[in-house]
Amino acid sequence: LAHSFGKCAQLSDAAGGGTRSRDWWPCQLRLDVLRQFSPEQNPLGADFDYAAAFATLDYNGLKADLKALLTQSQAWWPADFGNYGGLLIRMAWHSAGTYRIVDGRGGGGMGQQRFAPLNSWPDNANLDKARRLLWPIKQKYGSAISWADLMILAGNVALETMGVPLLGFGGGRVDTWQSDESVYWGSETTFVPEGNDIRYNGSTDYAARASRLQEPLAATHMGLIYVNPEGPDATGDPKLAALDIRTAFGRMGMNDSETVALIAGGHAFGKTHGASGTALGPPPEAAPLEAQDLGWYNSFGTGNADDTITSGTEVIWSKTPTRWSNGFLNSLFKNEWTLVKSPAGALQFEALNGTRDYPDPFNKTFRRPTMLVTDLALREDPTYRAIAEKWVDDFQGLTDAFAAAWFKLTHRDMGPVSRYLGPEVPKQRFIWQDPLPEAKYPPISEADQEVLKAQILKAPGVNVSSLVAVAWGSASTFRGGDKRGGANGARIALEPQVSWEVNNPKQLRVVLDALTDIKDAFNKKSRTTQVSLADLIVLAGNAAIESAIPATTKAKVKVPFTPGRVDATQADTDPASFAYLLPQADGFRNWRNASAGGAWALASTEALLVDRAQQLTLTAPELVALVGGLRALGAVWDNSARGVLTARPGTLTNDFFVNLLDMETVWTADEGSGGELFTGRDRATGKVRWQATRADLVFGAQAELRAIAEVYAEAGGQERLVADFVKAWAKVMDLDRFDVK
Ligand code: HEB
Repeated sequence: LAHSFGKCAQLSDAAGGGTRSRDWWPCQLRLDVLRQFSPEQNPLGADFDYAAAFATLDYNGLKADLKALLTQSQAWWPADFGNYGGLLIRMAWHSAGTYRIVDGRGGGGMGQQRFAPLNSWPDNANLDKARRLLWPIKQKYGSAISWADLMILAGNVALETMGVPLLGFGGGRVDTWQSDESVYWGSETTFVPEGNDIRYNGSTDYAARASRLQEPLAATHMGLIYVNPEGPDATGDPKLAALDIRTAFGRMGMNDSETVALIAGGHAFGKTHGASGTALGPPPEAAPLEAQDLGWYNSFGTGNADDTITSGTEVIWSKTPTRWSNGFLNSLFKNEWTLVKSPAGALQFEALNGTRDYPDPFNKTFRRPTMLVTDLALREDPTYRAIAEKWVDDFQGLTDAFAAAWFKLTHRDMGPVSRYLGPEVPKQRFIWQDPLPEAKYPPISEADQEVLKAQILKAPGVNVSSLVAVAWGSASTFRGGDKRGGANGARIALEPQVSWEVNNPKQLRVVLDALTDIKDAFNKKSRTTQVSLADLIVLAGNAAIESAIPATTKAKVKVPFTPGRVDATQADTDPASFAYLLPQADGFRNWRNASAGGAWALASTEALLVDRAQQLTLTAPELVALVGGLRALGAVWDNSARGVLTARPGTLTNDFFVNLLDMETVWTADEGSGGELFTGRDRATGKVRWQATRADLVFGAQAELRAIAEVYAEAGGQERLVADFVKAWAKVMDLDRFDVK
């Protein structure tokens, strides 16, 4: 029996083969995304500290080796123009470019290009070669440099060596060891050139559909980083391509001028590859074992060098493809363009009367100027044109804009600047980094914390539920994807968060006013230290929880607190960018965004709850403990009784689980609620006992969640819930404290 790697054996297979639960029940709610990247999976050890390893790195030696690599052409993959720069820049850009601001997922922060599906996306064709070229260097420096950092740094060194003055480099991207299954890449089952029907809802009205790309997606096709280089569905239309580019780059958090700078700057280098229409072999994930994780075997000619096939387009943008210049924009505006086909049959533009002075990468002959359909978008779209034309005669302007946009592209998924490592971190701060002021005072002492907690609990108009809800609202904007959000900065007191429905703005105001009074009084009195609103918000939640633990609980509990948060200003808070931190649902507070669009509108409430838990980097037991505790504390967004399955709300009990699992209650869906709301009645009398949502009942319905819920409902469950809730709560409050970790 011959086994072809990556293909299924005919009969059942060992190691998880055969027909699985997922095959039987494709729509079952899965908790897999809460079990990713567990420390036990890390070959470097559960307590590997990348920052410490990076501190031992010979950074300059590494950069020198990367620079030397650029011009050390290898026989197994000869370098175009004798320089791997273009290839490495494309690798870095495709690594960072999967980032979407909408949900903060994707991006270059985890070294995901090494794993499926990204390693086998058509758009990443032959980037397996780029990573393999880096292997000797990775091998030499070991765990002191992550693959994630190395891929970005290689792009930087290529750009610098070829003449772009960059802003710098921040290390700190920690490798993962498996595919990140939390990223929604779309629902299609085919790759580009098909694979975009669902994200556009079947529409082929290219002008209308561009901006309606299903959220949170940023790419126009399954298997592309951004847009089809031949224009929407290979229509060859640059104007329509511009609309796709605007949506795709916008979803990456880039404005029009950053977009033009990135494309005009990136395509100053290298070339595209479409030597022939010969079909390529399977991508790495489906390639035969002996190919050793390399894919896209090319049977045309030598299979590489001048015979390389990657995208199928065959374009050389600049007369100096290994040197930073304005060659791209000059060519774009100074030539007349005709739509032609590459040798592989892909649509592209050629200047038919242009001079043959664009160098062939290998044979010392020269070609006419060529461009991608998407490149022409920078000339045919009026807004892009105004920006691009200005830079034709302002090379310095393009250089500055490209350097800034490249830094943003490659760092915007890294979160706070306190995560950046290494000697090349720029001093300058950018608004997209969600900047925080320096702490000017030592963190408040434990004695002060106790004084403040006592004052908070006596403050007018607040109660356990509101204090807990506000602290949760402040910390729970964190997203593990791009490490944005969290309690530090107290941005819950600023726009747009202060107005979000999920934060119950009226109640939030009362709590913020009370806490601000306490803060002002404390700071007026104290000379040695000052308390921030951000710290007080978390401390208030902690105080409320400590006060809500019933006296009968056989454990003395203090909620851990890490002081030292600072308060951001509105000027340092871009409301448009922070709007993306609004969760599409917060099942923890039993809220669902009625106006959510895209894939979220289609997702079940319970799937959105698991999704949120994943962004908060929670495990399944942490998710269960937090929801049960928050419901018992009455910290639901609207202060309703829905989901609060307890007769004594505001007390940290295990009542939610005891009552949910009580067989004397019978649940039915409320008519007209679309299966979202439920009523629980006494089995014998029919009397209404409880109201609930899907984000409540899922803890009794989904077998694995139910198994955990039982633990909190059984003997010893009260003590266990208090201990586990407090631990998980403290974890959420500190998710963004990279400044102390
Ligand atoms: Fe790029 C290349 C597309 C953007 C950089 N690009 C390339 C290609 C294509 C493309 C198709 C070819 C591939 C082959 O090889 O075949 N892009 C594209 C598109 C876009 C872009 C569609 C959107 C519009 N790029 C971009 C950016 C950047 C870049 C943004 C940066 C910044 N690319 C690049 C480079 C290259 C490319 C560097 C070259 C590579 C070599 O040389 O190899």
